[in-house]
Amino acid sequence: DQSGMAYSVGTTLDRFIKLKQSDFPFASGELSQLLRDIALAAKIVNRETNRAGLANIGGAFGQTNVQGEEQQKLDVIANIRFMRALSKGGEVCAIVSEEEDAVVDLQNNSGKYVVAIDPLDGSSNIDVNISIGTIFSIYRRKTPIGSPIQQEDIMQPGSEQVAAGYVLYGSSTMLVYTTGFGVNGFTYETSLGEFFLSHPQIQAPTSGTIYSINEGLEKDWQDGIKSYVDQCKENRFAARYIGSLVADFHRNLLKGGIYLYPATKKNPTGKLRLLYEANALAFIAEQAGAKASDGKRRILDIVPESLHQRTPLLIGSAELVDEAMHHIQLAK
Ligand code: AHM
Ligand code: MG
Repeated sequence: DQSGMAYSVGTTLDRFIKLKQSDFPFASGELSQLLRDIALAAKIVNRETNRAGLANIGGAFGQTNVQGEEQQKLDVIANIRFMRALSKGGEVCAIVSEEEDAVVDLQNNSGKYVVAIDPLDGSSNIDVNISIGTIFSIYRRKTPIGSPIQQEDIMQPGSEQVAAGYVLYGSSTMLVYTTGFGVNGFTYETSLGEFFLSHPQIQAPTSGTIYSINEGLEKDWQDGIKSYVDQCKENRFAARYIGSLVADFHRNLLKGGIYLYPATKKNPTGKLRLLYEANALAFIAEQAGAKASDGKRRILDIVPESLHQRTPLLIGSAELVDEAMHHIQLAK
């Protein structure tokens, strides 16, 4: 990192992105522009989120998305906002979204980047005023610029991400992202309409005393998870589960802890989606010194086979993830 002297707590996101452009000596600034586009859409979604109760735009929309889950109105709105920001910017050729069955080919063959996004995760929490999030991954396309997009541009393992981030719409709204040179967090100042650097170079604690899992599903967990959770209890860990992945992940990243969504009877390959949920958080985790695994493999090494593929996810403080994996291994 050459630009360490040039920014400090309080630097605006725009300025930070500009300063950080020197991390990519041969880049033309398109990735920087793409990050700005995402930040702008995040501000708009933040506004809609804050108004959700008032404007009566929360609540079921009566449609189902590709996973057959109930789609809330605000998910639809967030999807539209991010789609618009990503397609207008000109840097992106294709988008994978939780809210779209198929790849959205923007017919912009000069776009260098592919984006995978969950525009509004934790949507069951919208109606009850609990934190929700946006999760995004950015890839460089594999096929030459100017040619039509291909499968290989889309189905890249997480290790190929050039940037990833999340927005947490919580008690404050935050944008946390990485371009592979550490993780930085920005807090939104509503009255100024700006994100300011508040969490420079986030380092996750190597261990911790928080575990986050949907314990109601204990009877359906894959082997090894119960014995690990029992150990957490032996050690008097705190149980904390919001049911919004971004919020649970963010807390554990800062405080030290582990989030687990294992394979269950209902979801034999886990619930969370590899392309637009697990990969981005795995990249951020590793950049902050934490870890992400599916129980056997590093999340970032998984080569996707389908767009909406699910994966078990163990993510958080490195020592805790190692220990959970150990229990899974022993259970075999
Ligand atoms: P969604 O993409 O339909 O919002 O589902 C993802 C969410 C995560 O945010 C959260 O961690 C998880 O589902 C909670 O699942 P469960 O209610 O089964 O515990
Ligand atoms: Mg989701």
